[in-house]
Amino acid sequence: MSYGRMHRKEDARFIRGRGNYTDDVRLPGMLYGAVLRSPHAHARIVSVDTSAAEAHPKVKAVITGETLAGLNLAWMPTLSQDTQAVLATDKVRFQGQEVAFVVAEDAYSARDALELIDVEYEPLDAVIDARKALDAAAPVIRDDLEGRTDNHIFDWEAGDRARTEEIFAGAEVTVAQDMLYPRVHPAPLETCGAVADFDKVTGKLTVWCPTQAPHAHRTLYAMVAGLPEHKIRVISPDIGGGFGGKVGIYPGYVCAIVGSIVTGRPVKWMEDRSENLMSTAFARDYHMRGEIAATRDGRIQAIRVKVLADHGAFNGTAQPTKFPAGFFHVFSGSYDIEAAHCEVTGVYTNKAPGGVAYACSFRITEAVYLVERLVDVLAAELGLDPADLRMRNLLKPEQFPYHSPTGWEYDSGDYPKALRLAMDLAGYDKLRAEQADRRARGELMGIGISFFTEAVGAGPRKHMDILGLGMADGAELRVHPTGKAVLRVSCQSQGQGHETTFAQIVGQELGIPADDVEVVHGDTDQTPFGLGTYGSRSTPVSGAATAIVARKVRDRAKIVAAAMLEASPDDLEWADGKWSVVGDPATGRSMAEIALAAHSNLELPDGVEGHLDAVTVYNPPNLTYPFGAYICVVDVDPGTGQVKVRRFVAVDDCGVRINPMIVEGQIHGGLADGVGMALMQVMAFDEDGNHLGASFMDYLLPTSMECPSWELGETVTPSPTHPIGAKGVGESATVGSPAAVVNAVVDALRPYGVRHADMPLTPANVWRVTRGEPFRT
Ligand code: MCN
Ligand code: CUN
Repeated sequence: MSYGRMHRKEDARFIRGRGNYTDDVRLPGMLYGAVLRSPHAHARIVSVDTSAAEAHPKVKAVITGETLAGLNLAWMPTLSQDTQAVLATDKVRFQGQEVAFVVAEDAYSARDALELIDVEYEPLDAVIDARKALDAAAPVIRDDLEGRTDNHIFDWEAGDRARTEEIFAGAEVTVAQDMLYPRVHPAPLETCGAVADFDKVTGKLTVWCPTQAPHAHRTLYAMVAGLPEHKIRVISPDIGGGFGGKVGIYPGYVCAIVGSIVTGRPVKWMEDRSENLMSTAFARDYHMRGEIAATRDGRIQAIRVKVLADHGAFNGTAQPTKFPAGFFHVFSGSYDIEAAHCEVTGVYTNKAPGGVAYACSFRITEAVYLVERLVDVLAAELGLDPADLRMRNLLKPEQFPYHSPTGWEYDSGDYPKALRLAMDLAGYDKLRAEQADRRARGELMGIGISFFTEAVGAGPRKHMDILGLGMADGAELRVHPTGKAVLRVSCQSQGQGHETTFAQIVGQELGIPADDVEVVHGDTDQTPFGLGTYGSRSTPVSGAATAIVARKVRDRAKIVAAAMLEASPDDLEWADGKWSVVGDPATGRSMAEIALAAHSNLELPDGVEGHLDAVTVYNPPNLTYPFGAYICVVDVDPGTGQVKVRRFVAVDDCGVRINPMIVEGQIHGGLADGVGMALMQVMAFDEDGNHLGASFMDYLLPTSMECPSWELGETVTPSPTHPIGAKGVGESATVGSPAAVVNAVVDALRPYGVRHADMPLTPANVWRVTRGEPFRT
C-alpha cells in the first residue's frame, strides 16, 4: 500500500535550497577554526612556534599537539583499534596531516593566522609504495607504537588453504593475474566539518557534524573524553553525501570540541575541498594477486588471492572488529566454487588513513572486482565466451541458502535468471555479432560483464561489532491520537531518502499514508542507540527494526480494536490496513480510529497499557545478499585512447523494493561511481608523497557527459531473514560496475593481446596500449 514510487519527502526542502547542513549552523558568539597541515609526507617536528599567530588581533586560541598532549587528547583511537594523531606531536606521517588548530573571530582570520605559525620540520624518507613498506630498509612510520620496528599492521586469512592448494596442484587449467584496485576518494559534495558548543554552565557538549554514525561517535567521545553520554549530544543534520567517508571521527572534529572548551564559545570548523581530498578517508588501495583453477571445459574449482593492503599512516578503516580486511573474503563471488583462500597483509604508508570508505560494503568492491576480472582472464585463456563461462558456474537457485567456502551464508537468489535478463536487455548475441563486424573493420568495441553478490546489513551481534559495540539498531514508534506517527531511528541518511522510505515501511505496516509518518534521525538526544549508516545496513537493520516496531504497534492496536468491537482479539484479522472481525470487513477499524480510541476513555482489558507506542531493538540473524548482473558496452578510439561508455545494462536484485524510484536513483549513482573509478578517478602520489589529486582539476569525477543513459532491469528474490524481504542496495552498483567497465575495455583491446589493465583506464593509458607499449599504472 505504501511501497512504491513516492516522491522524496526531503526533496521539498532540498530543491528549495532549504536544507540544513553543518555549515548552515550558526550560533551566537560562534568562532571559527582552521587546521594547519603538514606539507611533508614524513618529517620529524623540531619545533612549533605559535607566538605570531597568537598575537593576531582576531585569534582567540592556537592549539597544538602539545596543548592536546596536556589534556591527554593528542592521540585518539581509530575504528580499527589503532591510534591516530589528532594534532601531530612527534612526527607528521602524511601530507596534509593536522599539525595545529587556530580559533579566530572569523574564518578568514583563522586561515590567515595559519600562515603565522612557524613549524620547523626535519624531512624523513617516505614510504609511498606499499610494496616497499616491508623492506628492511624502509623507514618505520609508526615509531610512536611501542616496540615497532617495521610497517606491518596485520596478517589475516580466510578459507581453506590446504584444500585450495590441493585443487590448484591437480587443476587442468590455472590462471593468475596481478591487479591493483587503486586508491580512490568518495569525494562527497559537502566536505567534512563540525560545530562544537560546550556549555560551561550545564556541562553539556553539543556537536553538529555530518556523521554517518551519530551514536557511535557519541559513545567514542564519551569513552575518550570521560564525559557521561547524557552530557554529549551529537547532531547529524542534512548531509551532502557521505559515501563512507563520513563514518570516522576526524581530528578537526576533536579540535573544534577542544576549541570550544578552551574559549567557552561555539567553534565551527569546515574543511575546504583540498583538505577533504587530502586527509579524509580514502578507499581501496589493494594490491592483489588472484589465481583461479578450473577444468578445461570451464568448471571453476578454486580461487585464491594474496593481498597487500595499503592502510596509510594510521589504521583508521571502519569495519566489524573481527574482519581486518572487511568482507573481502566474500571474494568467491557468485560461483559454485569448491575451495577458496585469501591472505591479506596490511601495511602502513605515508598516506592519509582510510582504506574502507566509498560505497564498498566493507571491501566487497575489491572482492567483486578481483573475481570478475579473474573470470574474464580465465575465459580468455579457455577461449570461452565470458557470459557462457559465468552461466556454467553461477550458483543455482536450489543451492540457497548457500554456504560459501569462506564462511558466508548467502540467503537467497536466482543468479542465472538475473544474468539471462541482463543479456536479453542488452541483446547480447547481437552485440557480439556487431563486435565481430567492427573488429573486422579495425574498430575497437568491447562488451564487459560482471556478476556480483554483496553481503550487507552488518550484522549479527554474535559475529560483528565495531570497537566492542554490537551492530544492532533500535527503533521507536509513537502514534498520536489522530493516527499520525513519529518514527525514531538510529541510522542516518546522507542522501538515501530515509525520511521517505522509512515512513513508507511504517505506512505499509500500519495502513496509514507515508505522509503521516515523520522520521526523526540524526540526533542522539532524540533517537535510540544504533550503529549508523554504512555497509548498506540501514534497510537491512534499521529498516527491519522499523517493520518490527510497527508490527508491535499493530499488535497493540489489535487489542484496542477488539475492545472497540467488543470482540476477542483472537477473532480479529488484519486486512486492507484495518483490524476487523474475521470475515466481516464492514467492522474494519483504521489505525487512526484505533489510535483515538486508545487515547479515549474506552475500557481496555486488565493489563493493557493503552496507547500504541512501541520500541524495539533488531539484531539481524544474518546479512542480506543482494546481487546483480551488469553488462557494459564501450567503444575505444584507437587514435586518442578515449573510452566511450555506449551502453550500460544493470539488473539488480535487492529483494523487495520499498521505493523503486529511490532504489533506481541509488543504482544510477553507483553506476556513475563505477564509470568514474574505471576510467578516471585515482588518488595519485609522487615518490615523495606529494598528493597529485588535491583538487577536482586533478581528481576527476564522472559527469553526465561520461555516463550513458542507464538501462535498468530487476528481479526480486526476497530475503528470507528480513521481516519485509528487503536487501540493501545503496552500494550495489558501485560494487558491481567497475569490473563491467574494465572487462569491456579489456575486451575492446583484445586485438592488442591485452589480458588485463589496471584502473583508471585513462585515454593516456589506453593509448599507450594501442601503441604496443606496456600498460602503466
Ligand atoms: N531501499 C529500498 N528498497 C530496498 C533497499 C533499499 O527502497 N530493497 C531504499 C532504502 O530504504 C534507502 C535507500 O534505498 O532509502 C538505500 O538503502 P540501503 O541499501 O539500506 O542503504 P543505506 O540507506 O544504509 O545507505 C548507505 C549506502 C552506503 S553505505 C553508501 S557508502 C552510499 C549509499 O548508501 N552513500 C550515499 N548511497 C548514497 N546515496 C547518496 N545520495 N549519498 C550517499 O552518501
Ligand atoms: Cu564502505 S562506504 Mo558505505 O559503507 O558508508
